[in-house]
Amino acid sequence: MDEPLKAFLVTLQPPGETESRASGHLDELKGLVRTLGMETLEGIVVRHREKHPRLLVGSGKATEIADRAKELGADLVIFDDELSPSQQRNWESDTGLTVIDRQEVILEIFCDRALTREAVLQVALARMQYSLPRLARSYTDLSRQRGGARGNRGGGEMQLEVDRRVILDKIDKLKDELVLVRQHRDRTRQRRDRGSLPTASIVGYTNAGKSTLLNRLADANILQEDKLFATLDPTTRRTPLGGGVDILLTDTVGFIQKLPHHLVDAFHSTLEEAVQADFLVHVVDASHPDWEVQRQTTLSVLGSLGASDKPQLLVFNKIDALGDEVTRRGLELQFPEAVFVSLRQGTGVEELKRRMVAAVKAVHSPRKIRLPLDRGDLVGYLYKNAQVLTERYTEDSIEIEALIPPAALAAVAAFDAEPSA
Ligand SMILES: Nc1nc2c(ncn2[C@@H]2O[C@H](COP(=O)(O)OP(=O)(O)OP(=O)(O)O)[C@@H](O)[C@H]2O)c(=O)[nH]1
Ligand SMILES: [Mg+2]
Repeated sequence: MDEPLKAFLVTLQPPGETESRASGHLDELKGLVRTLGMETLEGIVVRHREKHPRLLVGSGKATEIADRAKELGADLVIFDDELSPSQQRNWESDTGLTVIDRQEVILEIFCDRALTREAVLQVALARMQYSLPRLARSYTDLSRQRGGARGNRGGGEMQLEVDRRVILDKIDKLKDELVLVRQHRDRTRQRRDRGSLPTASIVGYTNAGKSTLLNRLADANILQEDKLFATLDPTTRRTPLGGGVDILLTDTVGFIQKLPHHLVDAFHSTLEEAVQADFLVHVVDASHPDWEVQRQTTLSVLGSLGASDKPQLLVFNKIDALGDEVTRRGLELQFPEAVFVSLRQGTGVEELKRRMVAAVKAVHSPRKIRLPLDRGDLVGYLYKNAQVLTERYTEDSIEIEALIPPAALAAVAAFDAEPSA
């Protein structure tokens, strides 16, 4: 096996940011680097007081970083902060080192993880847009260093085609192809949507335990691992919540701070679709020191997707890994609405299901409908457009209890046995 690439990491600590926050960023970057199969030799936090347009840090500091990285035998230097194309060029021409930023690391992870045609196209698009202003870089880029062609277009081969026009043409072609892939997906989805099941999407910071949740509730058998961005492509499973209530539950890509905006743009439709559900289940890793920053990051990404108003069920996971009871009680006081679980051990899962049923019922109102015996058409309508829980024949009527989505209420409202109950 090839030797893993060795990286030297740098995080800036701007004025007003605490040291622990900055070292949190550094730890997260380490996790991203590990996810890519690279090794971190050393990571440093650099206090950052003023702007240095040329190299992001002052030239003295830059020399210090470069010397240390070379001394340790690093293959590359990775900044947690975004480097502009010219800063990156300056770094590389001044030091002869390969210098990249967190954005490129995340792009590379997405590239490794993309499985469906749509995800592959989206990542390729994001990478091309990222690389376009960086074409003049002299070095061979990260994806080549990591072993080159891995099926996805973009990255390495782009360096050879230095002609911007070629890249721009490719970007156009990718966009066209994406439109076709999405049209196809929309058609498949419409077919599936004819079902009447309530829907929920699991959202949250990467590594919070989203896939573990779907696996636990739906035996979904999705890859869950202690790596960032284990999941890229949405997976939906029919999930029984008990009491005859089933929902379609979707697990999707995790969020992270400083998500490259090209990726957000490229994945916009996937993400938007992922949050198009009756309600969201927001999973937070309660055992993570920065859980609050992670929670806020998720909320702000949801905001940018126009999903702030969606009902949300807040779930604090990994309570088995909380240091002490006090922390948990503090959280309970602060978030009385939240559910506390250990998805690994199964603690709190029954309560979580009950709360999910309640969330379903807040949207799909449970109704008792009393139909005359000759309205078999409406019975059929309910089976098609609602989730029928019970059906009972009396001498002169058919009584149906069902969870009825708002759009289907009007058709049967006249037969509501408990109006405005
Ligand atoms: N201690 C503890 N670990 C957990 C718990 N639930 C999940 N994990 C672990 O957390 C890690 C991440 O879980 P995933 O389900 O893959 O997380 P995710 O949110 O899907 O992550 P991405 O797909 O990467 O965004 C895995 O190693 C899980 O085993 C829990 O209740 N307690
Ligand atoms: Mg996952």
